[in-house]
Amino acid sequence: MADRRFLAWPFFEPRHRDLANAVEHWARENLPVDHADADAACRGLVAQLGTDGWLTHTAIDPDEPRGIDLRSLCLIRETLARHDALADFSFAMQGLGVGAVSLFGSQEQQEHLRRTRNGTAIAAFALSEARSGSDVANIELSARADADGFVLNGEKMWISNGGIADIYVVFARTGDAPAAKGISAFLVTGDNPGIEIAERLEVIAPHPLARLRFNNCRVGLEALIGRTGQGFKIAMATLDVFRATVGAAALGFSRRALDESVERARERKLFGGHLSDLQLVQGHIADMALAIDAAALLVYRAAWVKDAGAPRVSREAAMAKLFATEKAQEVIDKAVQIHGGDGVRKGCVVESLYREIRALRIYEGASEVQKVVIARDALAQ
Ligand code: COS
Repeated sequence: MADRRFLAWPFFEPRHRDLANAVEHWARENLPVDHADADAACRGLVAQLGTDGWLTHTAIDPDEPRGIDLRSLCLIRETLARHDALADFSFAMQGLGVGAVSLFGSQEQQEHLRRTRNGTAIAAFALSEARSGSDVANIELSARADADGFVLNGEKMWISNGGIADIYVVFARTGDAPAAKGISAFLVTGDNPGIEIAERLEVIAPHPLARLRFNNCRVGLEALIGRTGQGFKIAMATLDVFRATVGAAALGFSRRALDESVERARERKLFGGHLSDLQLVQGHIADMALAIDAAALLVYRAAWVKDAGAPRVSREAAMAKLFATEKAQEVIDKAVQIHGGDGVRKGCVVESLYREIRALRIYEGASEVQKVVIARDALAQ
C-alpha cells in the first residue's frame, strides 16, 4: 500500500482527498487489465474509464466550461500509473489529445469533448514529426488554404493512439510566416479518408503508436482551432498544462517501485537475516523515499499554481516533469537491483516499470527541453 500521507499537504482540498480515495478503490477493483493486445486493452480502458466517470476530469464540460483541475488530473494519473501503466496512458491521452480543444476550441469544437469525456471517442495529439520532435517550430506537415477550408499533406510521427483514435488535434504549417509563427492547429476526425496509418510502431512498453500520413486530407474552416499562426503557442500552452501530469505518472511508477522493494526487502532472507537489515539496502530505500517526496512536492506545486489561476506555469511544469521522470528512472533502477535476478524477469512488476518509465523522459518534451525552459526562465528574471 503506497504512502498516502502526502494527501494531507496543503495543496489539496477535501474534494481531492475524496477523489484520491475513490480512484484508488476503483483501481484496486479493476486493474491491471490484460495487456496482450494493447489496442484492445486501450479501447476497453477508455470505454470503462468513461462509463465510470473518470474521463470527465480530462477535458472541460461544454455545458459548464470551468477549466481543467490539474490536481485532480495528477492524482488520477499517479494512482492509475501505480496500478497499470496502460490505464494511465488511456486516461492521459484523453486529456492531452484534445487539450487544445479544451483550452482554445470553439463552442462547436468543444461539442466533441462530450464523447472524449464519456469514453465513446478516443483522442490523439499529433504534433511530432520525424525531423521535429523537440524543435516544434520546424514542423513541415502543410495545411494549404483553399475555398472550402484546408488541405493537409505530410506525415506525423510517434502519435500515441495513432490507429485507434477518433479525434486528432493536428499541428500543421499554414502560410508563409517563418518557424513558430507559421503553425496552426486543426481538429481532424479519425474517419477522414485523408488520414492513413503509414506504420504501427513497436516500442519497449507497448501501447498504440503510429506514423500517420496525411494525403490530401481535407478539412473545413470550422476545423481550425484558434486562428492561423497560433498553433505553436496553442501546442506550448497545452503542454504546459499536461507536462505536470507526466510527472504525476512517473510518481505513480516510483511509488509502486518503492512498495515492491519494501515488500521484497522485508521478506527476502540472506546472510542469516532479512534484506532490509542491510544498511546498503536501507540506503537505497531512503534514496527512493526521498526522491518520491521531492518529486511529489514539485508535481503538486505545479498543479496547485495552475489551479490557483497562474497565467503561465511553464517553469513549474518543466521542473515537475524533469525531476519526477528522471528520479523515477533512478528509483525503479534501484528497485530492480533490490529484486536481484527477479527484477529483470518478465512478469515481475519492477521489470515492467523499468520499461514503462523510459519514454516519459522523452515524450511531451525531453528532459533536455525542460532544462531549456527552466534555464530561459531563470536567465530572463
Ligand atoms: N505558452 C505560450 N507561449 C509560448 C510558450 C508557452 N509555454 N512557450 C513559448 N511561447 C511563445 C514564445 O513567447 C514566443 O512567442 P513570441 O514570438 O510572440 O515572442 C514563441 O512561442 C516562440 O517561442 P520560443 O522562441 O521559445 O520557441 P523555440 O522554437 O525556441 O522552442 C522549446 C522552445 C524547445 C521549449 C519548444 O519547442 C518545446 O517545448 N519543444 C518540445 C516539444 C515537445 O514537447 N514535443 C513532444 C511532443 S508531444 S509527445
